[in-house]
Amino acid sequence: MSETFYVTTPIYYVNAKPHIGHAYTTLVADSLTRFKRQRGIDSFMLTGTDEHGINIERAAEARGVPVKQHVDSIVEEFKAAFARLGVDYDLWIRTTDPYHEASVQKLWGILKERGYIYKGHYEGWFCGSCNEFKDVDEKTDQPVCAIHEKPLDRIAEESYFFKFSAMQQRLLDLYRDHPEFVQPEVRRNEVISFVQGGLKDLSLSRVSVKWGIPVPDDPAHTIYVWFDALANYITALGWGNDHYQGFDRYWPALHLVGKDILRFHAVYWPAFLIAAGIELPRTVFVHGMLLRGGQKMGKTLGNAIQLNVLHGHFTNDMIRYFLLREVAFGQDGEVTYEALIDRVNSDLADGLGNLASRTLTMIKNYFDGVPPRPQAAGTEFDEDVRSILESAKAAFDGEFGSLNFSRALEAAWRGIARVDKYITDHHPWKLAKQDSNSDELRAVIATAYEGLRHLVLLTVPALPDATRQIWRQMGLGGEPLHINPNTTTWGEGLDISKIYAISPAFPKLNKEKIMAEIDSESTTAPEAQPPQPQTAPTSKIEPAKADSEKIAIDDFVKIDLRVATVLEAERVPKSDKLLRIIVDVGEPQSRQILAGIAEYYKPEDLVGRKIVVVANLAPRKMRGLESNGMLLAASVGESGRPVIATFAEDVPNGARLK
Ligand code: ME8
Repeated sequence: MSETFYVTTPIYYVNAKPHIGHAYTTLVADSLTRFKRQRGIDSFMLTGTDEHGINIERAAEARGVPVKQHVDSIVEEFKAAFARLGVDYDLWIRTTDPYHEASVQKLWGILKERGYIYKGHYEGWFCGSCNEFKDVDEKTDQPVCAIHEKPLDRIAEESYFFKFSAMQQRLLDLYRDHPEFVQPEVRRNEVISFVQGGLKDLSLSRVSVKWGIPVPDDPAHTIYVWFDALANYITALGWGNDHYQGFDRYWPALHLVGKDILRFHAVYWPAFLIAAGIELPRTVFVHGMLLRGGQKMGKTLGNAIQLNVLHGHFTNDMIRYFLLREVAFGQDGEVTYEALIDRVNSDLADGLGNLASRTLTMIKNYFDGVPPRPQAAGTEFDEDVRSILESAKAAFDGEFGSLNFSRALEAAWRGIARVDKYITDHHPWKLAKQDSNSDELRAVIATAYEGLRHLVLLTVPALPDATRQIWRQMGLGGEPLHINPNTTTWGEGLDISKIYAISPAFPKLNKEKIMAEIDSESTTAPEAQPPQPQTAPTSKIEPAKADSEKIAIDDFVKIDLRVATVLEAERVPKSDKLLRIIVDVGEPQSRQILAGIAEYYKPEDLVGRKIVVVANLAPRKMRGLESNGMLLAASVGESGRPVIATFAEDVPNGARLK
């Protein structure tokens, strides 16, 4: 059977809006999936939402809306947030999906039949935010959850129990025989000492909670929310249902989770599976917490970096790269906007971005845009650069595959630094002055171009959009996501087209300016922003509207104006006026737009340009082609000559104009 890969994120509670913590685990899972796919491995990524339990019931009550309506709206926010970040999951599971609910009842039935579930009475304390029963000193009148700092609920009711106490030795055997089951080592040790401390039987149902899955044959009881939630990892693949036939193909999983939910995944979940006789996950990999001011970012403290603020100033690739590179996966890490800007400037703008633009600019200037390949005798790639890049590739693969993303990227950036130094050492600008057709110049530029080609392939999982953009600017065909760097040979024959416009993949960010903007955003509500002053109308220009025709700011904000980069442009056959352009609007997929500017702009002059598009215009067909948005241009003179709106400074794709 060929190798497969199945990665999961936690399914997120729908009692708060998505923030950078949720984005973190999800982007890591997405990058890993891209890494595996690029290497030809049949891969599946699961994410979703955890929608049952007392806390969700309470959140809906606080909003005064029916629970289903509440969860539906938050699920949409999570989906939109992940789509905006360019996450490409294979399935979104909701614990309110009927197929999941039926399979959870089936799993319950199996445990009951095998003698692991019995009925009893539970009395104790419960935290609705952790969804966890807490051991507290019974003398305390009103104990408080140490994590959420909220009063615990007193529970005294009939309950079904899971025979957790019977699982202790089997769990300890698992951790001993499969040290890879819980990673990193520090978390494994934590789990072992917890289980060695003894396991009490676990209350597995509640009569005082209604929002959940009923116990089969005893619907007065609702199944404990963690039993319901953990089961998602198998029900999603079609275990116990026939909505998908993926269980045999993809199970066992790699579960990515934060350390806040270690015990549920590394102790409860394998215990349920052992009891049910189901194969265990391959690994529970536990990452640390993103911190702000030394404290966990999240809904409890309300101190998380907001995704909408990030999107206003940074591209998806910048955010993704920063999270993978800055924080050692497995450890806690402080994240700040300042550190993000520094990383972008040093690693992306000055590193990969600079290497790409200097290499492509030289090809444009010295070789009329046609990348040189060594052909004549005596012109060969530099052997030293080649071998250093081969070892960077091997190191990257080993580290990324072991989830050491930061070290993997360090290895790739060593390769970038090497090629950069090679260019500087061989000063092609001097060679070009002496003889623009020399073999040496050809060999130097060919080596730089070839090195860049391999480095771009290597960084695809961490920079999916920018690497695609650089790849196209290099005149290379195909999707880099589908080109395996390990089977890409150095110097192989390639079909390379000419290089046209070059636009920097990573603009250098102005730290002071961005920080001032971020500070003011956190103090200014969008409605409070004054409208921009209007420029005085001049004769040939349509006068500004009279007061009675003016629109309210609410009307203006309906128009979604976004920054975009033109990736491709061509004439629409049999049309004098229309150009078909493909633009990157900072979304996972590029868009096609038809623009009536063919009489004034050549397609090749547009590629790489930053433009403004109306992003929320209903799609419309012209000449059988769908246009998904509109390009903004000033209309000048009697003829209405279009002049495309652009920027004097670099701005990330997807940034909103307002
Ligand atoms: O626990 N740093 O959902 P949840 C890093 N529904 N990661 C963070 C983070 C931070 N500051 N904050 C959140 C639940 N996360 C359950 C899971 S799974 C069967 C059920 C991430 O919405 C991290 O992955 O509280 C953490 O484990 C998860 O969000 C918790 O999400």
